[in-house]
Amino acid sequence: MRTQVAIIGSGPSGLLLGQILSGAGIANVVVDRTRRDHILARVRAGVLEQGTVRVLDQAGLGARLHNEGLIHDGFSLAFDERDHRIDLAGLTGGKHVTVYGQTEITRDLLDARETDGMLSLYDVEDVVPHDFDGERPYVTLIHDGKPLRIDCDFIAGCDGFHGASRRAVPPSAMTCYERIYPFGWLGLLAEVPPVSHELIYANHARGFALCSMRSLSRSRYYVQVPAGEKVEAWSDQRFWDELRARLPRHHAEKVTTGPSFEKSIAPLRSFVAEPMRFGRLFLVGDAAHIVPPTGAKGLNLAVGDVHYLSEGLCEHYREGSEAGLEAYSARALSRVWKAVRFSWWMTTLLHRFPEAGAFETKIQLAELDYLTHSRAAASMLAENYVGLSY
Ligand code: RFL
Ligand code: PHB
Repeated sequence: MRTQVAIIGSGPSGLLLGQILSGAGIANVVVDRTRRDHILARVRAGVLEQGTVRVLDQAGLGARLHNEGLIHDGFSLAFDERDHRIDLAGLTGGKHVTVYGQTEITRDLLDARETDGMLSLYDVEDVVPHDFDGERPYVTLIHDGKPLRIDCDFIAGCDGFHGASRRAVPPSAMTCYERIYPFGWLGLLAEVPPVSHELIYANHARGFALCSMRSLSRSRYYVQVPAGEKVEAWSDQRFWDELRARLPRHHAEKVTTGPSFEKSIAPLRSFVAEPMRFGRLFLVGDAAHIVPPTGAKGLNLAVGDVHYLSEGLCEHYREGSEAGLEAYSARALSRVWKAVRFSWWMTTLLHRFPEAGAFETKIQLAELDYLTHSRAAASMLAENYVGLSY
């Protein structure tokens, strides 16, 4: 089989890249080791920057997003039994974020791809990118029990942190930076109204908690748990009790509980692989970088990468120019490192670290107090949360 761009991974990075390329008349094939229904069952991100919404709009994916997405122009920082609103709009000259689940974006992308009749292969095995150092790269895989070779001009590695693309790069050609945090997030999804109409990020002696949502009738909550914790140890009742214990009383009293229909634990890490281009192989999204979810940046970074790479590929096919492809890695990484810093900072500010003593806790509270009293400090938080411009 032959195509112009072989896309490994059918998460938001791979599907969005495929959608933009198809719109520009560039042939592409998406391959994924997971089944389509499993891809749609994953519950992940919820907060979209305005730049992300713009890119999705330009790709023709705005209809349901604008209908069902919730505009948020502020959120709460809760600590020390109090609650402080970060006025995103007031601090950033009117900017906001949109709450719309990654699951819904993925559904919109899969529907659009199917409507356009673009080829996707699911449930494939042994995906390997080859010869990306030369002029004729290709991807091999097993599909329906049979070996398949996809010849292409470029390979986009959109296969997440555990994918095959980054692993195909010789370690000597890449530098990796990593921080693993000694805790994870236990997330729960339930068909109950959210405790507040805005998100609440809570720093508490028992650990961090986050109140988020997917709609006005569906809540998404998280609590910090030690690394290695098992989800089986958490009944719904234990989760609700722990969540309430970590919120200021006036919120805790208003939490509506109900049976969960999804509960999972995500470990927290910061990771960056540099560069993000190796000849004709490009790493995109979580394949190249991971941020802890505290800053709500992972999906937004993936969309930023896709924006830069699709610009480079369109320039290549339209004008024969290599400038955009050559600039891809540096442009993406400059944005990535700022989000890595912000996500690390939010994580450090809001979580309880097992090794932290009374001194570190006092410093956290002083910084939170500073954020509530200094417009300059709050503006730094707001500017990063709504997203730095492309
Ligand atoms: P994905 O979504 O991991 O998709 C990768 C795809 O590649 C496939 N794959 C392979 N295919 C073929 N061969 C192989 N060897 C393969 N290995 C893997 C996988 O099956 C999969 O389909 O990466 P992508 O597309 O780069 O998207 C990244 C985002 O998913 C991720 O950054 C966000 O979910 C992070 N994130 C958040 N980001 C935000 O911007 N805002 C948020 O509010 C936010 N909250 C979160 C999050 C991530 C979380 N978890 C579970 C880690 C909250 C959580 C709890
Ligand atoms: C979510 O709704 O899943 C969510 C919201 C904000 C975050 C992380 C996750 O910072």
